Amino acid sequence: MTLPSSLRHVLACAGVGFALAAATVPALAATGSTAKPAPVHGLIVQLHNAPSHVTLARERALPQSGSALPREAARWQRLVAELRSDSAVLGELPDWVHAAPQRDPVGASAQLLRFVRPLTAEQAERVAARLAARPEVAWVAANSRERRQAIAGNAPDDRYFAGANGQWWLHPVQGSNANAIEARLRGVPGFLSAWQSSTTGNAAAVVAVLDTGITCHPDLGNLTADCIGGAILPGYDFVADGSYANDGDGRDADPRDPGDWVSQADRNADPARFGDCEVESSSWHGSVIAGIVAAQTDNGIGAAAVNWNGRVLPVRVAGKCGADVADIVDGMRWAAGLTVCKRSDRAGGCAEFVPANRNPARIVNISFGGSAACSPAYQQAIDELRAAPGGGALVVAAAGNAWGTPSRPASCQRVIGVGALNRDGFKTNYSNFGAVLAISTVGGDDGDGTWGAWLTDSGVLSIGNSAATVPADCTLPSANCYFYHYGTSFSAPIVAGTVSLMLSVNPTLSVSQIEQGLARSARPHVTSSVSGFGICSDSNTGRCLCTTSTCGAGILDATQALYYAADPAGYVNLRSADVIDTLELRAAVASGQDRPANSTAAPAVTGAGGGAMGSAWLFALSVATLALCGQVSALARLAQALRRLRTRHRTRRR
Ligand SMILES: [Ca+2]
Ligand SMILES: [Ca+2]
Ligand SMILES: [Ca+2]
Repeated sequence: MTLPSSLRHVLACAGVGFALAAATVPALAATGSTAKPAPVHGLIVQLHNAPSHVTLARERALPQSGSALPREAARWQRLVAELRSDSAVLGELPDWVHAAPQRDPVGASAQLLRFVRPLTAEQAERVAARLAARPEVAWVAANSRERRQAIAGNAPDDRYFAGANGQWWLHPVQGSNANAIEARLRGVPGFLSAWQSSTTGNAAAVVAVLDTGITCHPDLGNLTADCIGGAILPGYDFVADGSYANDGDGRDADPRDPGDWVSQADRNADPARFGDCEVESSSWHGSVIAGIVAAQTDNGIGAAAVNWNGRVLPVRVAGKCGADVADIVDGMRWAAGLTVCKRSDRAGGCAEFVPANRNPARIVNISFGGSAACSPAYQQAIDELRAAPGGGALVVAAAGNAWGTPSRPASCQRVIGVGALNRDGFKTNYSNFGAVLAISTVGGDDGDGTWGAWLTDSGVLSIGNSAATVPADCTLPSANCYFYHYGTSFSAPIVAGTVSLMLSVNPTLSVSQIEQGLARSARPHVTSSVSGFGICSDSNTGRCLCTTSTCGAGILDATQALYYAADPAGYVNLRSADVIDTLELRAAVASGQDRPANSTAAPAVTGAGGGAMGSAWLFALSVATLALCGQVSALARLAQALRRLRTRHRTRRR
């Protein structure tokens, strides 16, 4: 089967192995992973010259001559009729695929075709190829489910900023090769210095967190009936599919996280939807991310955060077993202040729009992703966000944890894709890497892989929730609501939070200035004189030395980023690269090349897995718990510095 090059391009952009025509070897069967390809919940179809949903709704409300409505209805009727009578589709697919699909608006002017049941990746690929071959179709993208970019493995703790096993990721850049690993922080962003030299942030620079929703937490200041208040703005719940939503309905104005646990009973009851999902406890992933960006800081309890006064817009896009691309795309658009459909009229029209977002965000964090190529559904939304009113919004996305090619949407164009570094500044064993990434910062070293024993650390300490299913009440003494976290999921919000600090310094920064600022202010990637410690490459995917072609422009530097924000035109970065040569590194390198954990089960990341990640992406870890209470550390000095800073602040305000 030969496809014209333009169509091949469209298919290559459409995810789920659509890059391969039916005659070639299916990508899905060629992966080394044993994970079953995830089902696809319909296809997102964009027609050429399609009017926006807003325009069509207006015309529906006020009928007039020259309306686009009849033309659009006829185009879709014809397209669906042709699909249902298509002999290739009829011949190869089960009967239920031929039932008329439900049509829902998605994005600005695309439609989500939902079939009676989820399609297998192969079925989706075949139907998409038939649709994409129609002249009126601009592109087709799979509505697959995207997964968290976290590595599970939380060790409980209840303590603050200071201490070698506290929030070291917020501590100043410091240490030399002569220091013990606990005192070496050459890979961290240096927030304490940024706060002291510039700003602790303000509330105007809203960060949208597209995730599992939000919980009430004393350290978010949102102990209210609806978990709104303090650091948390009124958000929205975009999870349209009630069977994944776990809150009993589709889209609604309550983005509280009801828990995203998946039980064996879920799998047994609905194998088509849950068959490829891991049985797991609730992740509270959205609350963790919100805590990294804007946990209330300097409030005497719990954890500190990047932006002391930051506000998070909770945009719930994920339920059980991940997030649909259609919900992510609509969540992104709403977050930036664009109009999104709430409820379909089941014939492709919008029966009701989501109320306008009163607090549009210029920073949109997404720590979910899939291994398929960036689809036009993502790219179009990303580009719309950049052009949104109010200066445009930037998407910050986690690179993913499969030690391979960055997952989407980090792999899309004009996104800030973020990789995860070790505290010394080199790539963690799990982080994805590639030329498409914009920047890297710490994500915690989980101790996996060949070198884990020498280089592990305590992870990114933030808020969380101890409950396995529905959220525990964090005001109860028995509830544990602080945890260590590992993964690129937690690197992305460190960057998103830094952008909110940049916008606190200078709210007029354009999206290109923010991008350039992050790149130009980044610290050069570390190098090493230890023989055998190689740069990251296709044959060296574990812990490795980053370059600008594998982990972005450099190591996130918060202090320098804020200097840039204050004076983009005059900014000059004079930093040179640190040269890493430590006892631990020498011992690790002597043991041979670092191999990622479960490397034999590593998913082939090009096109495999239908956009969702196999079990290897979310492998569980057990991490030693280190009680911080009563520990005396040199870093306790930092707590004092913080207190001094607070005093200065108050003085200045008075
Ligand atoms: Ca709901
Ligand atoms: Ca809800
Ligand atoms: Ca706090």
